[in-house]
Amino acid sequence: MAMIAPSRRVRRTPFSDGVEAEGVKAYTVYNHMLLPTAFENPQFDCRHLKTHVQVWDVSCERQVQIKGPDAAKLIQILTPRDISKLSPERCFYIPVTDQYGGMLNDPVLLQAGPDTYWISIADSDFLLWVLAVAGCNGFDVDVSEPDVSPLAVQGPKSDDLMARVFGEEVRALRFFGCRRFAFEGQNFMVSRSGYSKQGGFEIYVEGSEYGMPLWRALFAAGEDLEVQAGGPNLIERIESGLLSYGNDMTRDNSPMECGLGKYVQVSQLATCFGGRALQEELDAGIARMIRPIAIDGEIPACDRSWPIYAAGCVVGQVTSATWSPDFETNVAIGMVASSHWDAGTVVEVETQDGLHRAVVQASFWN
Ligand code: THG
Repeated sequence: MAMIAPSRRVRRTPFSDGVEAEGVKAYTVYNHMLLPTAFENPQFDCRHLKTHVQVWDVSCERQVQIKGPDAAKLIQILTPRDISKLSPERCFYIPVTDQYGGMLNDPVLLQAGPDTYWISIADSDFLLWVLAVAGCNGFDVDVSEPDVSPLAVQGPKSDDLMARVFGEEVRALRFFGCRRFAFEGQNFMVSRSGYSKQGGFEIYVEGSEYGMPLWRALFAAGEDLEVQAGGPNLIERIESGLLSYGNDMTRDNSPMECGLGKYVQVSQLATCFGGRALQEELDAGIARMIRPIAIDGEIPACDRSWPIYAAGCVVGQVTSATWSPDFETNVAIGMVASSHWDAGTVVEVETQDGLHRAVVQASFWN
């Protein structure tokens, strides 16, 4: 593939200088911003992530800040998940649906201060939706994209590296717990979260000028832990079943279809966007759902959806796929019709290079 043409429209991040110094090999664009995806190659990066600790420039997880007396009320109509237990100590993974129940985003929600919330978004122009909903309802809120850039520390040695930079108390954070921790006189929100299942943290760096100092501090403290730069890894995230908005789900899918039914609370359906449609779908039965799929043979890059066939009929589509060295199969994520979603069902997947035998799996590989 050719290079990405540099321009102001494809935004750099506070860590881009560090990313380039570490020899980034591939970028994607996410929320109109550079997202590094490879440093050596996906297989090497995956093994390193599972063994040591990596620092990821995930600035592209932009924050949509909602601030004001009506902020909580606004957020609760955006999602079918009950967020009444949200607190400054706990973040929430929330599906966000349009008025038809279609997925608009699958962000992480945090409370950053009194009447101040951050929606840490996946790849869709989410601020526009929030702005419109706030405007049309006359809510008393300010909607903005603050100068906040998440930096992720991921991998089995994350606790050790983080403790050296932020102090031992960081180890006490529980999964999806969050708290502010001091760095060079600043108090950054830190959560135990991130887009891998290897364990780790995300630091919400407030103020671009602190980006490179923190980047350098983490690399200096982690030398003997073999810290390296990394990024969301295709192999690891498919093995782990982490969904990618725009790939594995779009506005065409409901949260239930995405396997996010546990974040759809019936108590919210009378008031949230898409609640009626979601209720109707629950009543009728869910017609298709995300499934792990193992694909035989040698497959090309999954840069388009691949139809899934059974007895000559389309019964779904594969939306992410790659070779897994650890599981010695092609691991994939697909949307499969209820008639064919049982574990062990044999299907055919049509890539741009031809047909492959594939088997629906009981669970993801991690
Ligand atoms: N962290 C933060 N912001 C983000 C992401 C992130 N924004 C973009 C993107 N990732 C949003 N999508 C996801 C997808 C999965 C998860 C988080 C954000 C995730 N899921 C866990 C799982 O599926 O096991 C846990 C979910 C839960 O049980 O609460 O972590 O990664 N800041």
